[in-house]
Amino acid sequence: MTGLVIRNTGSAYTVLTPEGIEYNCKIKGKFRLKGIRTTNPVAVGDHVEIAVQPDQSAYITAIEPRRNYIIRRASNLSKEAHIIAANLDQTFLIVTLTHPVTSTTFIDRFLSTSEAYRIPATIVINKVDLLTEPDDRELLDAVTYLYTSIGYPVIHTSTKTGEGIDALSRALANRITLLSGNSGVGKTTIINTLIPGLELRTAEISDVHLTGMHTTTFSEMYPLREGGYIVDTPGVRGFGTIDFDKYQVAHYFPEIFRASANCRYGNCTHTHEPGCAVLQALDNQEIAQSRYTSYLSILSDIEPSKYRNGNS
Ligand SMILES: Nc1nc2c(ncn2[C@@H]2O[C@H](COP(=O)(O)OP(=O)(O)O)[C@@H](O)[C@H]2O)c(=O)[nH]1
Ligand SMILES: [Mg+2]
Ligand SMILES: [Zn+2]
Repeated sequence: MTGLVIRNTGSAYTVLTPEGIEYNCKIKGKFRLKGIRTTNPVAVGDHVEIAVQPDQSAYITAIEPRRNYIIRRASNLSKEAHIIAANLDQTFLIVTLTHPVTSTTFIDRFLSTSEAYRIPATIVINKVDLLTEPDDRELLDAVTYLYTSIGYPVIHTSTKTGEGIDALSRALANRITLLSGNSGVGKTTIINTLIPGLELRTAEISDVHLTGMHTTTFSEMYPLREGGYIVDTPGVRGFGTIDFDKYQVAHYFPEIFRASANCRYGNCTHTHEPGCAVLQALDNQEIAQSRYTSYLSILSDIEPSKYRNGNS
């Protein structure tokens, strides 16, 4: 029998069959990914083969090849990775411009990681009902313009007024979407709005354990009325960055990458080199300072002494 893994808590997996039956499964045998050790060999979004015993206990016996999968390091010290989800069609990052403020660095790290996985990303700006002052509206317009001009769709939502919820539903329909965002931006409220009757608690205990070493990472997929699924990963902020090579980082900032075609040197890091077209574009305000700052902040993770940005 085959099915879709819709929940993963510790070593337990819930598998949904095409007939609509959910089996609580363990794993039988060994599944390994080439080159990395993982804490969970199977993830939410995996299509699997299962064997059901006469006593109704069930085992996952095989995994179908994945289209993609996203991982994060199991803990800071660990060499093991945790697979957050597999076979995603898109990622949606929920952000807010106030209560709380989502930093552009956080947004850009998320977008660049999504680029690295080659999974299309959309930005959802929630709580737009709080943006009433002219200054707030200007900020909303500026952020929206910044990201749409790079090529990322931006949706404005408010779970208080209902603004944008239909547009959000349409963008999610018939796709498997990872929903991500800092704590407090309204992720749980949005999921509850999209899936009435689910009634997720808005304050998750797992949020408190974010920095703990032994966080039981937990992912779940929720079916949408219009078809498709939302993947929720309470306690996982963004993806955790992939280990980029310093020349790769620019590839994951589309506008920086486009500009870099005209750099004098092929191995330009766009930080100090003569003839750098990216620095030129930054000067001409064709590349936003906030995006360039985020680019530098990722570079500084790779070579801290070299690229640390003085004022960030
Ligand atoms: N003003 C306003 N508050 C919202 C909106 N969406 C969620 N909230 C509130 O923001 C707080 C955090 O929401 P929650 O869904 O728990 O955020 P999460 O941590 O991202 O899951 C709650 O008090 C919600 O009622 C919105 O669109 N507008
Ligand atoms: Mg929540
Ligand atoms: Zn350059």
